[in-house]
Amino acid sequence: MSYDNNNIFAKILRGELSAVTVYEDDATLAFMDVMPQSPGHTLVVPRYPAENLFDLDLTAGAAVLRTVQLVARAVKTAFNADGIMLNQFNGPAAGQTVFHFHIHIVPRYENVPLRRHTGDMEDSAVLQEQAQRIRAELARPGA
Ligand code: DGP
Repeated sequence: MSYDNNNIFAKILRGELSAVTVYEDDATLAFMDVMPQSPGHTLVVPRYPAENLFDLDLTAGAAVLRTVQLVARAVKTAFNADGIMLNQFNGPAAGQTVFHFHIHIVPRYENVPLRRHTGDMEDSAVLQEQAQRIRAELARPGA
């Protein structure tokens, strides 16, 4: 499969679809997953148009990892998580449903099961409030 410019995340990157953004820079964008598996579930994408790991430019990949580390720290603190799970799927057989490379940042708690992957849509007001908590953590001096 070759990269499809009309995938949902490409449209979000071009500003054609809205997303609840928590962080952006020249190379990456981080926004709330609309079908969170846990409160605070965030996605990080490169601006670089890669479908998956196999066509990802490694400079773009390094920028994604930098943003993942930054945002994961903020999510862990903002949601008082016991741990942070990163997920990244390549191909439908692996569970990928949106064909623009992305990394999931998912807060985890001892003995708390996750909601289903691509399950229920979260209310937009809830996502806005959660994003605000992450942005506030990112803005904290020294964070
Ligand atoms: P996957 O490709 O399987 O790694 O999952 C894609 C994720 O993207 C899934 O957790 C649900 C989420 N998602 C799907 N459509 C949208 C959307 O329009 N906006 C946002 N913010 N997230 C989406």
